[in-house]
Amino acid sequence: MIDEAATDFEAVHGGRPTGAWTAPGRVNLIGEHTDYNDGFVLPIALPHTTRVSARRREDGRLRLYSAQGDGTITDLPLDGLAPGAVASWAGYPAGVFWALAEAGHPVGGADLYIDSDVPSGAGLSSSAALECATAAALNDLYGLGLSAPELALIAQRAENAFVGVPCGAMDQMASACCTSGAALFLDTRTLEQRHVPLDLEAAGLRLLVIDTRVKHDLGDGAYAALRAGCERAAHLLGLPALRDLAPDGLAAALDRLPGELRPLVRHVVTENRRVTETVDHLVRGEIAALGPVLTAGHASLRDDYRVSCPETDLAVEAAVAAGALGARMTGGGFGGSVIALAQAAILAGISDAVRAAFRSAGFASPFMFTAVPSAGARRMA
Ligand code: GAF
Repeated sequence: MIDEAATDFEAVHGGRPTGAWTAPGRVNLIGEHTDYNDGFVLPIALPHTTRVSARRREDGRLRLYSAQGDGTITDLPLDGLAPGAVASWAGYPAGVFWALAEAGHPVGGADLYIDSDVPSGAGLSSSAALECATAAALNDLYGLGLSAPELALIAQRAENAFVGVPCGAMDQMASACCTSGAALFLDTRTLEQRHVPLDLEAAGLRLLVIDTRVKHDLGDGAYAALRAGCERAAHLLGLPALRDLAPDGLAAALDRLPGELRPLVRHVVTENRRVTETVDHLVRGEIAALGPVLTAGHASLRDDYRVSCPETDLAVEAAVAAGALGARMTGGGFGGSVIALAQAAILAGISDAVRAAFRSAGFASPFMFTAVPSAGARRMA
């Protein structure tokens, strides 16, 4: 695959790349819409990755080619990069260059050949994978010496300030810092990380990812409105962030808030609790006990946070009815993907049941695969 990538690079840019870097997509096990509230998240990296073959340029130009693009090179002068100036997929790698330069890192031009098998628009962090693979490549090409969390924060800055999506740090931290065989427990306030072993195979379990094919777009304003609602609630409660509201203070706090903010706050507080509960189960080796926690998380996202949609709700219902231990939407919502935890022996039956339910409802056929906790961004060659 590495030779193939070098050959593809050569066909587009001429000459050999200096190296090849890779970064994965992710699914979040639990901890949704908590990262911009200084809370907890628990993602795993997917085996699906974005690969970047790259070489420095000394003329201050950025030449980007995507195997999933329209067959043309996007050629950008680095000194002309500005927030909002680069549309489409090219905004993610261009944003990483911009964020590095803005932070004072001595980064120059580059040729990039990008290839990816992370489903896009599926809530599986294809944009974070592209950002983190680019950041890893530039880090090495320009000898910046940044750590994985530092690269993740550069990637998040690119997405927030250059692309214009006010996301939290989860997706970039997952893509940059996850390790194979473990979930990443991340405190998004302190950025303290803990790699919690998760051996689904040994437990006879599988994690089914169901991409509903309802495209989600975090840039359309709904995500920003939710974030603003949470920040307003924290302000009204006199707290730095909703993370600072303890579960035993929830009922009293809700009484002090306007009705429209109460469900948001309830979700964030209970969701943080579900993350720590999940970590406790994993540490005790009780993987099957995650099931009801996942399903409760989905109910909270559906009824309180209101970011599910008929397709994600149906995927959860059908999977659980067919015997899954638990299921929930994963990622930002408004479409995207669902995860279902199930005994390996009944996985095929669950997939069939979800497909049949979608067919009866007149929904497009979902795309399904099983996920194992995989490695974060790294140099491949
Ligand atoms: C998206 C965002 F990019 C993340 O930062 C996070 O807020 C997530 O939605 C919801 O948990 O993936």
